[in-house]
Amino acid sequence: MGNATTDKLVLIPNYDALLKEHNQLVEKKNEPVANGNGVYTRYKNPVITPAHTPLTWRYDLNSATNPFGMERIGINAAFNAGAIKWNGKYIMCVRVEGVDRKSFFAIAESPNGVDNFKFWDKPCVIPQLEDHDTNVYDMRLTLHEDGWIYGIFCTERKDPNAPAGDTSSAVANAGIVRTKDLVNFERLPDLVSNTGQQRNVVIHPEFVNGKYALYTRPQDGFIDVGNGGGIGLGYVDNMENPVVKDEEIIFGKVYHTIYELKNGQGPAPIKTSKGWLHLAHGVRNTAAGLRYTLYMFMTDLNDITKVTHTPAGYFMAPENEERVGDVSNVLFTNGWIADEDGTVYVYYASSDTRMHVAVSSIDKLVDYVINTPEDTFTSAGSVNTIIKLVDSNSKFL
Ligand code: M1P
Repeated sequence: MGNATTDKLVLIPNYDALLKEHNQLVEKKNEPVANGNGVYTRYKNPVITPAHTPLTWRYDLNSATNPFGMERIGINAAFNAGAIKWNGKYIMCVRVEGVDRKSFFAIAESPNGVDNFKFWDKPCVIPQLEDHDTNVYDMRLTLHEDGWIYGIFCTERKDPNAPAGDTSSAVANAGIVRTKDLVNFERLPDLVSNTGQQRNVVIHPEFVNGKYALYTRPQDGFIDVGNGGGIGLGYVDNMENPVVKDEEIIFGKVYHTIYELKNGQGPAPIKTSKGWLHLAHGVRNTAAGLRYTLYMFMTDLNDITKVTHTPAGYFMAPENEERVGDVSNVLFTNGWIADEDGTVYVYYASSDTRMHVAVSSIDKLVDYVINTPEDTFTSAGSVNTIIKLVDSNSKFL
């Protein structure tokens, strides 16, 4: 027998209003934005924002313990999502960041890939290793031909060698989980590589000569890639003992390009008849700080170390409200879905704050990657490229 107060469960007074507002946001129909560049079509509304997270994560719904109906646990951002089509649903594994600065993963699913993304009831529980993660983020989901769904993410821990008083130096490495249901995650050991810290590590969906192939991004420090960097590729015999061997840079940073400072593989590449389509991010310096844009390239079907096509410049860059957020002037991607009919859903985050979608197709992206002129690395070269196009076009006008 309890007393009268605990027996009578009463919802917070503002619950109906909160739920109505939440449902309106989550169920809002999304629409394509007209007049794109023909390569892809952006959609108008962000597909995931902090306000998409369930009310049950944020509010104590009991009026006895929350008489003012206040939010108890704030969510700061929802971004950098891995993506996969699974059981007919468009799934994102979202990096959700609380107001406490900690990121965690949560699955959201949509019936159509462009709106109605609803979070599952609870965030993902990622088993801990002996050396606990301080922060985890940016999971890439890959359905591997071995039958597992792999999730490779960045695990960040305080730098044990940081001098006393240095409370920001950290060490980044690749954490690895695998799952069959996106609910129960088996934690595998963190990646072992000989090239310093790691972020932006992604597993290739097929075996290569019987081995797992991993895209890496070695870096000297937590923020700076240092003298090395670039998108690497290495091989692992057994994911239960993930020691990466023969790591080589397949796409390095290049002076005076959109990836002059650093770059990183986005999601796992998509296999096409012409080669593997890659989506990546590149970072350049500006007077206003770092600028992150997305770019594409293609690798050879039979030799994934060989880059066959590199369109010049960026594929997507921040536009309008995408430019502003916690870390402004950033587009970042770690998820895309190629549908059975060839439609490609590119999920990208803007300014480390919210998620968006742009839609294209395999045919269009292959055409973009193969037929966009490559970088000449000089202004005179760029002019020459334009003049060639003008001359060729003059035959039609
Ligand atoms: O803040 C922009 C991005 O910075 C990092 O990416 P990179 O390792 O390439 O610099 C990551 O922390 C990423 O999460 C973040 O979006």
